[in-house]
Amino acid sequence: MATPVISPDAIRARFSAALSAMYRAEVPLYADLLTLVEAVNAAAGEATTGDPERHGAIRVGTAHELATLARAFAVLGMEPVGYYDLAPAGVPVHSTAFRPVHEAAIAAEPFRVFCSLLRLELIEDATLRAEAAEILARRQIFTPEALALLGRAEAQGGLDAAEADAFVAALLETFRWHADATVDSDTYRRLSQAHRLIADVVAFKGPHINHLTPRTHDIEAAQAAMLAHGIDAKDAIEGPPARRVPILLRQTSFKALTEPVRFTDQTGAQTGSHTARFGEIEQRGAALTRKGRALYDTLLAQALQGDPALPYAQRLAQAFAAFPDDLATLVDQDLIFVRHRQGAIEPIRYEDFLPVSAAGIFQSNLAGQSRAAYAAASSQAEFETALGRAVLDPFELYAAMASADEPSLQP
Ligand code: OOG
Ligand code: NI
Repeated sequence: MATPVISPDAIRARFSAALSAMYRAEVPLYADLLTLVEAVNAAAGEATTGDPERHGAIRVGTAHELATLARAFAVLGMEPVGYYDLAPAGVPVHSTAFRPVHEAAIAAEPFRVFCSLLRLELIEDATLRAEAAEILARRQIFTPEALALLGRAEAQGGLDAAEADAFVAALLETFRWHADATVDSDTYRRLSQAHRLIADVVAFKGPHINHLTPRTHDIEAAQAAMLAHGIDAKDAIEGPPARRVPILLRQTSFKALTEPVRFTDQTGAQTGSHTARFGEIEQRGAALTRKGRALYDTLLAQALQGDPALPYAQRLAQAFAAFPDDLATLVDQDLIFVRHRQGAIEPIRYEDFLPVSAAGIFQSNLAGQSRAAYAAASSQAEFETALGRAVLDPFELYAAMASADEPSLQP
């Protein structure tokens, strides 16, 4: 190649900015949310304008869609990390997070995408299951340009500046909203009855981005600001309670909007509706070791199963009283990952997601229609077969960051 390649980090930054611009235009309430979070962050003395760290989420329907996305995200320097099984929470998908994995790449642009694959085998009605598979087999979620540039990136080992811009623009089409459904209203109704998320994945031309997520260091203030602005926010913040030393990930969102769509049997001014798209806010804290994570899971289960007469926030605070909340003890007890920098200890930020929290975020799409756990076994092996590769183990990535040599840069 004659012209120099653009770094995957730079392509990811361009893609993240383009996706944000598209989503702000598509979902004005998301633009309002960004403004509100910027104000909350500014009040806390930090400027995020121009640098709002984000994640997004999409849901795909077939192994081929997932594998092709994995190839596309690789061009953006993002690899699949972790396996999330949502079936126990009554959501018929399993998921991974595509994200940068090296410290410098994360520092350059931490944008991540939570990506779910529909588990068609969880559609109980065999006729509907076959119909859904057939509908999905007919669609192509990538443009010819995106596929051609993906092939070129793989053959050349990267893209030059003009190719990178063209690839970002072409890939963006996969994430765009399509108000025209690919099915008639009766098929949509039957898919929705099986599960609203099945209809969301199957009935449209592509896996529209369903939310983006700016970050804050004060999620309590951000949640209060949403409510003060009359935004229909989730009742509770997902994840651990507020702490002196933040751990893992706390999240809240506004509930998904009901938007007009058109089914194939509708003509003229007739429209139907679909509920899928929302906005979220995240606050990240320290990555936990396996030992720390086991403690987190135990305490969270205690809070969830605690006395239902008590408010959830109170149960959560009570359960987490058993989780040390000062840096020295967290390090002594080997509960968090830290890096040593210039003689000081600094927690390593958690870059991943949490299955119980993710299930809570999915609920924002379901308008109160939650269902019981699917009995299906977790199937990471099947997910990896669909993906075309193994997912990376997040604990190993954090351990590698913790043991990396201290950079020898002088201050
Ligand atoms: C993904 C929900 C999970 C998160 O932040 O935990 C998620 C979805 O609704 O598709 O994004
Ligand atoms: Ni999210």
